[in-house]
Parts: sequence; structure tokens; C-alpha cells
Amino acid sequence: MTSTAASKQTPSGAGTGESLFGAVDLTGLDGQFTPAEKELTLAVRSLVDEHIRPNIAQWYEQAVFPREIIPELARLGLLGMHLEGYGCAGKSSVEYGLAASELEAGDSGLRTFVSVQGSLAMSAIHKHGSEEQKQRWLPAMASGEAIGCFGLTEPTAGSDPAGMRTTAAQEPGGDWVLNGAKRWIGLATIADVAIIWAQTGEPGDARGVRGFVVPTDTPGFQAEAIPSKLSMRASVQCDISLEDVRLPADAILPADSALGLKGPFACLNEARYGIIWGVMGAARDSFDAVLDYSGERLQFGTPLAGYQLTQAKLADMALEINKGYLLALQLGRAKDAGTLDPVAISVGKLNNCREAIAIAREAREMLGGNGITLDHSPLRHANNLESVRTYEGTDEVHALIIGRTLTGIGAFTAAGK
Ligand code: TGC
Repeated sequence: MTSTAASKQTPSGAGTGESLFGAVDLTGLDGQFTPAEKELTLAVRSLVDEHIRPNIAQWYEQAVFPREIIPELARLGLLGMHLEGYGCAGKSSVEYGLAASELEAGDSGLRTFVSVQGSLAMSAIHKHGSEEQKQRWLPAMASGEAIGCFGLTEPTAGSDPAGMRTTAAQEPGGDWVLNGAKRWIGLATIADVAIIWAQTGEPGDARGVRGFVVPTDTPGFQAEAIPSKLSMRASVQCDISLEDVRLPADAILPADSALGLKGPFACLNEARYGIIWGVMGAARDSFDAVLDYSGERLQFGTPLAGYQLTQAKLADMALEINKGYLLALQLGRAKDAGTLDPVAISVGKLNNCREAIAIAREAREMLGGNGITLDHSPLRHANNLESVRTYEGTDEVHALIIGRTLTGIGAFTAAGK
């Protein structure tokens, strides 16, 4: 990385003392959080400032996922941080959201690591696993010694996981044999364990879908990183192939909560919730970058910040960041109270992804030509957010979940299902 690239990755809230949100906080966001929530947020921010910001441009350019960051994340208790017991930190949903926001202010790829490990792989075992599965995997995953991935999406089944072709057949002796393929699976090439969702019944039978805990050294399991990504370059997404992967009978996630697609959807709720907060971190970092720049950069002898068009853009960005955090907080408090409805998660994911990518793109424009380099964060964030708005339910899927709630009519297929 060039020294310029390192120097321009401005720490969030720099120069604002202990403020959580810095200049963008026009609505008293800071006052909404408890001392413990603030402390955790600032600790994650320090980690990002120390370990991520100085290196992210290089990791992104070279398409490297920095494994060396894992012990630092574990040290702060960020892996499965909202889970209770088994070595997990047992933090609140709001704390989990604030941590996601700080990590994604660094880079969406790093927040994705924490989401895949904690919200998807660990959550699946925590919610649906046997006591033996929990004891075997969760403490090692919380400490970062074991990495997990979550195999739901397939080459031909993304928005419609009921259409998955991966099968799990039980043999008379009790063993399960898995065959199929998964795609876009975060961390699969570095994972020690994969949660694989497979069809145990007739094709298309949503209730036949079951989850399996698959050690990745099981013969027949193979993962390969997907190359040439223009987004999430400091992260790893993979193809998985499963060829006669033989597992013992007790590899299945046994809980009733995992019978059918509600099993993986319960985990997706956790990951989607983290995204609602995370993307606001990327938006805030983009805003901070362009606020600094517009104060320094002269055009026609005047700082950009002195032009009405610049101020109008900054104002619009600040409105959406304030609204996005207020929405995230409303949902986080509801989640902690046990009253969060999945449709509200769709509201948050759709809105905050949409606004975050618009803010990152606007910030890039305001940086002019300099905005297309890795010296500045907004275009990197915008490119990453293309993935974030797509995974864990696309904009369209969340719009249709909201539409179904509003109208009572499912419109996912032409047949009105
Ligand atoms: P439907 O078939 O009717 O429902 C199946 C069962 O699931 C229940 N359910 C939920 N439960 C908890 N939370 C939710 N959010 C739930 N949504 C549905 C539902 O009640 C039913 O239960 P039961 O008891 O009757 O069996 O499905 P649907 O019509 O509700 O859903 C349709 C649709 C399109 C909304 C759904 O299929 C959907 O959300 N699609 C998007 C899937 C998605 O987000 N895929 C991305 C996965 S990300 C990935 O695989 C890679 S991991 C990330 C990484 O590695 O980086």
C-alpha cells in the first residue's frame, strides 16, 4: 500500500473525543447508548483504527482476507458475541449491532467474517444443535480456533432456497450421504466446519430441508474461492462441492426449530439484523471521508464545503445516516426485548442497504477523480455494498416480504406464492 493510502483512511469520529458518531450526529444519537454500549463501541473502533484502517487498501487491492485479524476479533469477544454460554460473550443485540457498525466502517468484508462466523455458523449450532455439537464447536469458534461457514445458497437457488438441489440421504445403518453444490459461501476455504443445508425429502419440499454439521476435512467436501470479484475483495466467498460426503447419524442438527426452512431463516434473521447496523458504519465512514475532504479541497479558490451544492449533499447524507441509525436502534431494542418481527428486519435491511450505497456513491462523486482510488474509502464501500444488498436477501426479496405483510398476498412467483 502507498503511504498516501494509509494516511487517508481517516479514523471515524477523529477529533471528536469520545463521541460515537462524530459530526454526523445531528439528532443526539450519542445520548441513546449506555456506558457499556459506548465502551464496547470504542473498543471495536480502536481495533479497526489499529488493525484494519492501516492495511485495508492493500488487502482490498491484493484480494487478501487477513487471517491474522481473527485473534484480535476473538480477544474482544466479537465471535458469536450475542450468544450465551459456550465461551461466547453474551452481549446484547444493540452491542452486537454497534460492533458490526464499527467493523463495517473499516470494511464490509471484515464485518462479513464476524457475521458468517457468529450469526450464521455459530447461531445455527447454538439454536438448533445437540449438546455434543455445541460443546464440540462453539467454544473453539468463539475463540477463533475454529472457523465456520454456512452453506445455504446454491448455483441455481439463491433467493429461493426451497429450490435447492443438494440432497441428504440416510442409509439403513444411519449414516447420511450428502451430494450437491453450494455457491457464494463466505469463508468456506478457511473453514473447519460447514453448516450444510440439504433436502432430505422430495425436490422443492421446504419442510424436508435439514441442516448438517460437516467437518470440512470429511472426504468429498471441497471448497474453492470464487476469483475476480469486484466487491468484498478483502473477504473470501466460495463454491463448495459435496460428493458422497458421508456423515454419522448425529451430524444432523436435531432440534425441532431446524425442521424445514425456518431453521436457516432463523439464522438469516441474525445476519440480516447485523447488516442493518453494519452498512450504516460504511455510510458513516464515507460521510466522514468526504466531510474532511470538502473542508480541505479548494476549487475556484474556495473549499468545496463552502458551496451550496456540497452542503446540500452533505445534509442529505447526514439525514439518512441519522435515520438509519435510529431505525437500527429501534430494531435492536426490540430484539433485546424479544419483540422483533422478521418483517421489521426486512424494513431495516432494505432501507439501510439502499441508503448506505447511495451515500457511498455520492461521497465518491464528491471526491472527484481522487474518489476512484483506494486512497479514499467511499468507492470501496460502495463496491462492497453491492454484495451486502444482494446477500441475506436481495432488495427485491425484502421488498416482497414487506409487500406480503402489507397486502396479505405473496408475490414471490407469478403464481402468487
Ligand atoms: P416459506 O417456504 O413459506 O417458509 C418456510 C418456513 O420458514 C419460516 N420463515 C421464517 N422463519 C424465521 N424467520 C424468517 N425470516 C422466516 N421466513 C420464513 C416460515 O414461517 C415457514 O415456516 P414453517 O414452520 O411453515 O415451515 O418461505 P417464505 O415464503 O416465507 O419465504 C420466501 C422468501 C423469498 C422470503 C425466502 O425464501 C427468502 O427469504 N429468500 C431469501 C433467501 C436468502 O436470504 N438467501 C441468502 C442466503 S445467504 C447464503 O447462503 C450465503 S451465507 C452468507 C455468506 O456466507 O457470506
